Amino acid sequence: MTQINQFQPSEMEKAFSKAKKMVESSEDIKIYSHIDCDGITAGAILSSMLDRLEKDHEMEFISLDKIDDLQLENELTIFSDLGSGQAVDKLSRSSSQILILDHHPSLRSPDFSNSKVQGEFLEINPLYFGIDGSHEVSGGGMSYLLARKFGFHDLSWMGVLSAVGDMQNSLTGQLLGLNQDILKESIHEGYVNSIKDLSLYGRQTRPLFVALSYFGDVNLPITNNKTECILMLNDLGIPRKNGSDYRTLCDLNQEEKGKLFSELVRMLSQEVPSKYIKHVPKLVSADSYDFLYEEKYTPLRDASEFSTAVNACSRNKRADVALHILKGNRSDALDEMEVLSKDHRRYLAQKIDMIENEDMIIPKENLQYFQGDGIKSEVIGTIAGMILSHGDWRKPIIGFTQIGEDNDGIKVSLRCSRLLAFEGIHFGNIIKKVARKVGGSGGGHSVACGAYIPAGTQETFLEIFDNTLKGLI
Ligand SMILES: [Mn+2]
Repeated sequence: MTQINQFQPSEMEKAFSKAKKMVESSEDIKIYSHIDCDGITAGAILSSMLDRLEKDHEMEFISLDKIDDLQLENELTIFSDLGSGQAVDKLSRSSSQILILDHHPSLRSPDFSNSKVQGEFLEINPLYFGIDGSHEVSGGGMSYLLARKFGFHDLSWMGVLSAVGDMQNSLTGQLLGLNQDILKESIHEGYVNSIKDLSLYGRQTRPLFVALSYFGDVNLPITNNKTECILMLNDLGIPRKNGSDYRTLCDLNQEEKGKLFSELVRMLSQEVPSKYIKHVPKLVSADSYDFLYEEKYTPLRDASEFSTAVNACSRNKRADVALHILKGNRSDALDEMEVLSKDHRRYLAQKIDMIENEDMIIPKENLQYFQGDGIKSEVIGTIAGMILSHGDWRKPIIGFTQIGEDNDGIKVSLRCSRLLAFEGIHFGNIIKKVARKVGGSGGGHSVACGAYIPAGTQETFLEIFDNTLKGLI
C-alpha cells in the first residue's frame, strides 16, 4: 500500500506535529467548532480522533459572535473552523493551552508569538503557508490533517465532505490543492469514489426529471418545469422509470449521460450571450463524490446531498444529530435527520412559494433583491440560491432578513449564476467592501457570500452595490 505522506508544506507539517503533542499531553479537552456543515464535520473528525485516543473531551458548536465571551476551563481548548478571525488569544490564561485549526483569514500574523499570550497558543492556518483557504482546504480538512498525524486515514472521507459542505468546489466543479490530496487519500482508502458527472443536485435521491427541473444557473425551458423535463427525457430516449421506481442520475449509464450532457449544452448555448458560451460545459459537468460505505439511494451516499442533510440539522439547531451520524450512528440519529431534512425542505418550499406568489423579487439596474422578513437568518442564503431561477439569472440576487430576535441588524445573502463568476466577478470581495461602507462586515465566495449590516442601512447598501456593478454585469 502506498502512502501519500507529505502533501503539505513541511513547515505546516511541523505545526501539526506540535499540535499532536499538545493533544497527547492533555487529558481534558474542549472543542469549539463552527455550527455549519464544515464546522460540524470538523468537530466529528476531532471527536472521533479523541475517542480513539481515549481522551476525555467535550464538544460544543457555537456561532462566531459567542467566542469573545468564552471562559476557558479545560486543559486544552481546540477551536476548529473558527478562531482565526476572532481574538481567541485574549482568552488565554497562564494555565491554558489553545489550538486553532481554521482556514478563514486570521486577525494575527504568522509570526504572532507565543510570548504575547499567557499560556500555550498554536494557530494553524493554511494562509500562513501560502495555501488558499477558500478553495484548497476547509476547516474539516485542517482537522483531518491533525487526525492524520495519528494515522487515522479512514477519517479522510469527512475531509471530502467538509470541503464540499464549504462549497470549496462550487466554481471549478473540482476539489483542488490539499482538498484534492485528501480526496485521493480517501479514494485510496476505499471510502470515496470520484465521478465526473452531470452537475445536477440530488444524484441519489431525486427522480431525474425533478433534478433537471432545478437547473438554475441559467433559466432554460426545463427550469422549474417538470413537464418539460419529462418531455426532454422522452425525446432523448432516456427512460424515466425502472419498473415502478423513478430513476435518479446515479442510475444512468454513460451513453445516457452523454446524451443529456449534449442536450443541456445545446440548450444553454442557445440561451446565453455569446461571451458566456465558452463556459457552458463547466455549468453542466462536475466531479461528484460517492461515499462507498453508505447505501445507494440515500442522501448519505452523495457528498453534496450529505452536506445538505448536515445543514438541515444545523439550521434547526440540532448539530448534535449530525454529529452522531458523522461519528457512525445509523439508527435513531438517522431517523431524526430524515425528519429534520423533511421539515427543512418544507420550510424552504413555503418561503420560495411566498416570494414567487407575492412577486417579492425587486429588480434594480444591476442586481435584484427580496425583503425576506420573517425568514430565518440561517437559511436566507439557501433561499436566495433557490429563488435565483425564478428571477433574472443575469443579475445576482440579494436577500435580506433580521439577524435574530435579540439583534436588530440585518443579514444579507447573495447568490449568482456561476457564469458571472467565470467572467471574473468576485461577489465575496465586492460584498465585503460594500458592507464596510455602511458599517457592516461581509465576505465569502464569488458565487455565494453574505454580510451583516446595521439596521437602517439597507437602502444605502443596495444603492452602493448597484453602482459598484455598473459596467460589470
Ligand atoms: Mn469552513
